[in-house]
Amino acid sequence: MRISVLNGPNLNLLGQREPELYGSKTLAEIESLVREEAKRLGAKISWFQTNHEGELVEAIQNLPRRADGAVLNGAAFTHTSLAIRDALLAVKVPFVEVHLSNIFAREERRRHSLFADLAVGVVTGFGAHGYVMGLQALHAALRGD
Ligand code: CA2
Repeated sequence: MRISVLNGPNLNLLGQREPELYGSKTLAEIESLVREEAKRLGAKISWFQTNHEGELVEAIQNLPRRADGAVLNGAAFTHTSLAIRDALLAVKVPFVEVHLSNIFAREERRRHSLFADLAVGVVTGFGAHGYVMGLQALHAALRGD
């Protein structure tokens, strides 16, 4: 099973600032945790981060050729991007939406996701562990467990 993990803007800054909101792990450390769990599950991971909306749209457009499912932390684009929503609608590749922080406990404008209703499910508020949970849940869903 091939799983693509897609990360949106500013997540490359993890571990350097705002640890109270997003934890102290870097994105590379989260990637290692996810790869470790993927190995246990027998899944193949491809890992991607971009600060550019169009690049995330293109990564989503490429999903049907490259992955059976995706774990997506769209970061701020979650709350703003109809273009990414349209790409997700177009490809119909199953995905789990993940957030480090609990977006429902934050400012009003972060409480709405433009992707969540298209997702298999959403994991929000569990920090880096949420990526591992998202992978496990997606893996089980794709297997039909
Ligand atoms: O909680 C999440 O995972 C978010 O997707 C993170 C986004 C935020 O816009 C979403 O509302 C929730 C922000 C990612 C920015 O990450 C930073 C990390 C360190 C320093 C500054 C930003």
